[in-house]
Amino acid sequence: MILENIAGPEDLKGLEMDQLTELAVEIRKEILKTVLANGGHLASSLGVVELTIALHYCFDMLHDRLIYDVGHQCYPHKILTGRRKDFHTLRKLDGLSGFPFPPESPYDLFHTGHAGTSVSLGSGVACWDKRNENNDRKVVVVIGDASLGAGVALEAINSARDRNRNMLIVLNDNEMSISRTVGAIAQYLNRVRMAPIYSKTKAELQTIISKLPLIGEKMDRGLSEISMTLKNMLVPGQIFEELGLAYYGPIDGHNLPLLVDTFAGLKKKKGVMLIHLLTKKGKGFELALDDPEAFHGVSPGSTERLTMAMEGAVNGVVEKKEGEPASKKVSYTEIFGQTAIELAEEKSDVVAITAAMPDGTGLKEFARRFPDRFHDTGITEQHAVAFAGGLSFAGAKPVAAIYSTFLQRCYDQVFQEVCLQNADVTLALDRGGVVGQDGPTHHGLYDIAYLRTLPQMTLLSPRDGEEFRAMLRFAVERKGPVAVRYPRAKAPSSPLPFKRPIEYGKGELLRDGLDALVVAYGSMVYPALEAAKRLSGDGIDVGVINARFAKPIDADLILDNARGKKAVITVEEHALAGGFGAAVAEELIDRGFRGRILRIGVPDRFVEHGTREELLHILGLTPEAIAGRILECIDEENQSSSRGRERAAVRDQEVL
Ligand SMILES: Cc1ncc(C[n+]2csc(CCOP(=O)(O)OP(=O)(O)O)c2C)c(N)n1
Repeated sequence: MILENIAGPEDLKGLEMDQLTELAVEIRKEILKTVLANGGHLASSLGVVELTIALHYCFDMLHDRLIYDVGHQCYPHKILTGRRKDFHTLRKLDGLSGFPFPPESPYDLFHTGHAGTSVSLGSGVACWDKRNENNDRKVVVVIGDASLGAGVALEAINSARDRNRNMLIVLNDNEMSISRTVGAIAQYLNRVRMAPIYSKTKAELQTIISKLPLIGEKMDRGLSEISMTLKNMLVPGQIFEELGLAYYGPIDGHNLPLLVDTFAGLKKKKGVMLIHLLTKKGKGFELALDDPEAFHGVSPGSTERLTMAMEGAVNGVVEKKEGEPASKKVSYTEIFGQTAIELAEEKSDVVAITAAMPDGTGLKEFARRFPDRFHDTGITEQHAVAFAGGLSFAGAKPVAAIYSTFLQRCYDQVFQEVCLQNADVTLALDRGGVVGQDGPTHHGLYDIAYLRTLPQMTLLSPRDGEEFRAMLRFAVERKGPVAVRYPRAKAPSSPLPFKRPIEYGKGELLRDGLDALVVAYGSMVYPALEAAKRLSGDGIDVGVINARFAKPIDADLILDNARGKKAVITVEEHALAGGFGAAVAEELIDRGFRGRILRIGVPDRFVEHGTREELLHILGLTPEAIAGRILECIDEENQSSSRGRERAAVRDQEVL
């Protein structure tokens, strides 16, 4: 096995081309074995094997710099940069991250997971390298065709032009985002693709080169041939050239000899350039090639399902997203998709929007049923939200389904185009809370904090599927912006009946208790109830409120039920800083509350990757841990009130 002898990219340098080709096969096997077992981003990584080998072969990425956009396609890079032995731990708790992660390796420059930022990062690095006269360093940025359409990537390209900046943008064009790439840039790239592909073998390339007059280096001439041919024949509009980038390609991104020759040539050139590679997402694995969308991300345990599928025992491999055995439980994402359809059937003004996540947000069936009222805007969250503002102005009821973590980048559109206009926009915030194995870039732990400061905004989160349905209906029917956050989880299977219907700003008392009052939000309501049940076994009587709203806070309900209790305890699957507990505390303090408040939630640090259950356990967000914290709090209060009584008795003695 060639891979066994590759401790780092320097070991590639002495390999012959046929060995590099064999290495590509071995890397794919390694990726398949691990990712089908552990879960992860499969098809994208399979598609970049050759380009990754060629980049590490041609450059010294400890001197030069390599930046992957998003970073989900970095598995071949991890394998080649000394992490093969640990690769079996991919995405597991304490194992390798599924994204570039600097603490793991000097070859990973940035910890990323959100799309479109690589060109900006690369430009920044190249800009300072130039100033520090490190201009022999090449900053290499690998970006997919879908991420190239993200606003931030286009902003970066708009200002990348600088002859002295030394940056190579590798456009990995596989015609796919997670689903098919959408938008005008994708269409433009398609037109380029339609032109005869420059996929000459090295021999053919050399024939062309040998026919050219002798000017400068051979390879430079080869590259300028590619460039000229395309400029003159193939590239309508020369978009990239017009924007100031030297454009090369398109070339076959799986042709290793061609890639090696091309990168070797480009290495010698200065300035900002773009090489356009045509690749196949899922390359080397028939099932993924046939259905790259299904194999973009696979769930843990897919090896067994694959075997079963091949034996005809189950239909498909990746139909169960979170690696759970078949169960009657339905995910919040599925409930969202079903409810959106129900609402659209009833109300002709309901429109659904996704930013490149039709499958992830559960909107695929909606898209099929209501093609005129469905919009996939591509990886353009800011545009998606501002677009929703426009739709609302014109009379529609847009529902924008965006993961909590990705909504972070459109704070300003939520502020100006939605809240300031009091637009009737529903934000369906999927993955609110810890998401599991994607880790820190994908946990949705800050949305309450960043949304609750905005006037006109209403924030809700459901305790279960029934409540979620009712909240979505409430959101669509309400005048003004509403954000409903829900976790990446199955909804609890046997929901409690509502104690009261959903009403603006009103919570729901689920359980009375004499000793303390717990106020829980969304996904933490059932764990809090379960904690209260455990404590009642120890003779401790805890009341539980389902807050339903993080904005506005139902302070009346909380204060009415807090009277005479030792503490008010808030529980949330969100950062404590600025979160639900902070909102409750602010409200209670403003209303003159003098009692003890304990906030249980996520501390002020980034949360690692692992399964959702493991992470909730680590964060102390399980019924057992919540019960423990409540008990501690009551004990502390008991001790401090008995100390208070002792001090009062001493004072009384002194007075006497
Ligand atoms: C801001 C943001 N929105 C959405 C996503 C989810 N996402 C992850 S990968 C991906 C598709 C990326 O497609 P492309 O850039 O073409 O790379 P490929 O996977 O095809 O290599 C999307 C939409 C994300 N990571 N970041």
